[in-house]
Amino acid sequence: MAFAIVSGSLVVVFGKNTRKQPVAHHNALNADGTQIKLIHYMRSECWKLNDILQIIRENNSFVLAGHVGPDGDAIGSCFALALALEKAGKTVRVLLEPYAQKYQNIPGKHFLVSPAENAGLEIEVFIAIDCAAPERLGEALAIFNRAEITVCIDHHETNDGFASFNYIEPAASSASEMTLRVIEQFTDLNEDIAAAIYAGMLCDTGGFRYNATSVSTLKTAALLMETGIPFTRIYNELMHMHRFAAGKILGVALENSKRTRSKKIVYTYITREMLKSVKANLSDLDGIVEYLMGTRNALAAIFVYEKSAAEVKVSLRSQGPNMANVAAKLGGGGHALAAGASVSGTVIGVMKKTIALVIKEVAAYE
Ligand SMILES: [Mn+2]
Repeated sequence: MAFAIVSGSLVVVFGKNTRKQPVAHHNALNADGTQIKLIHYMRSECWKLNDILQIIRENNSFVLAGHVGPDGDAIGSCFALALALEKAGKTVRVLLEPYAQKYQNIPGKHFLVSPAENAGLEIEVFIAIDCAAPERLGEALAIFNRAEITVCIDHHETNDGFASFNYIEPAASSASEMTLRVIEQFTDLNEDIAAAIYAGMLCDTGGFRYNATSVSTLKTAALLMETGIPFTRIYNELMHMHRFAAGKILGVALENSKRTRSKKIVYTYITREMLKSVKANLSDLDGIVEYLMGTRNALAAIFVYEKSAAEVKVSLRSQGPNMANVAAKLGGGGHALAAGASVSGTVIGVMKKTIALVIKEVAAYE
C-alpha cells in the first residue's frame, strides 16, 4: 500500500480500490525547477489517514495537544498542524505545558492557551499528537474527554489507540514526520510549518542519528529545506546551544569522571553542592551522560546526580549491554541502550551499587 505524491495528485491504493483525490501542490522544487516527488509508504494506516483528512474538511474548531513535559516533537507537531489548519481557515488552539527555552523559536506560539482558560471551551475536534496514553495529556485530558471527535497521531509503540480516530505508526521517526503527511494533503507547506516539523524531526532523531531515521525522514527533511527554513539555526538552537552554567557543570562532571579497570564503563556524579558552586540547576545536567557515552571504547556510561536530599537519579547509556536490566534492579526502567532510575541513598553509595550492576551486564554482553 502506498501514497504516491506525483504532480500534485494523491493516489491511494487500498485493496482493489484505487481512489483519487486532489492534494495541494508543494512549493518544493528540485534544483532544475521540477517538483520534488515523494513516495510515502503508509502500510495499513492509510485508511485512517483518510478519516482524519475528512474530519479536517468537515469541521471548523480544533484543539491540539501533546504530552506533558513537551519535547521538540510534541511542540513541533502541534504547532505545524495548528499553522496548517489556520491557513485552511480553521479555528485552532494548542494546549501544552510550559517548555524549555531552546524550543521558544519554534513557530506557532500564538496558538498556545492554558487548559484553565478554556474550561468552558466548545470544541468539535481534539487532536492528541505524540501522546502515548490519555493520562499523558495532563490537564488537557478534561478537554479531550469533552470533545465531540477525538483523533490521535502518534508513533509510540505502546499507544493502544485511545482516540476515536487513530493514526499510529510505531516505525515513524517522529510524530512530526507523520503530521506532515496529514498536512501536505490539505494545504501547501510554508516556511513556518516546515520549520516546526523540522524541529520535531530533529529532536526525536537526535539530529538524524537514531535508528528510527529512515529514507523517508531524510527525503522529508529535504522537502522542508526547499521552503528556505534556517536549518543551521534550528539545529544549533535545539542540539548545540546551552547555558553558560551548563558548560561549567559539564566541566565539573568530566573533571571527576572515571573508568572501570576494563575501561568499558565511564562514570561520574554531581552533588547539589557542585551545582551550587557553578550556579547550575538540574536542567543544566542534560547531555552529560551522552557526552560520557561518546568515550571511545566505552560500552556503558553512568551518570548519578543528587536531585534532592531524599532522591538520587541514575542515568544510563549503552552501546550494547542491557541498561533496562540495571535500571529495573534499581527500581527504574527504560530501554536497553538508554535507561534510568530514582533511588534513595547517597550519591556515592548509589553510584557504587550502579557500577557493580553495570559491570555484570557488560560481562553478560561480552
Ligand atoms: Mn515523539
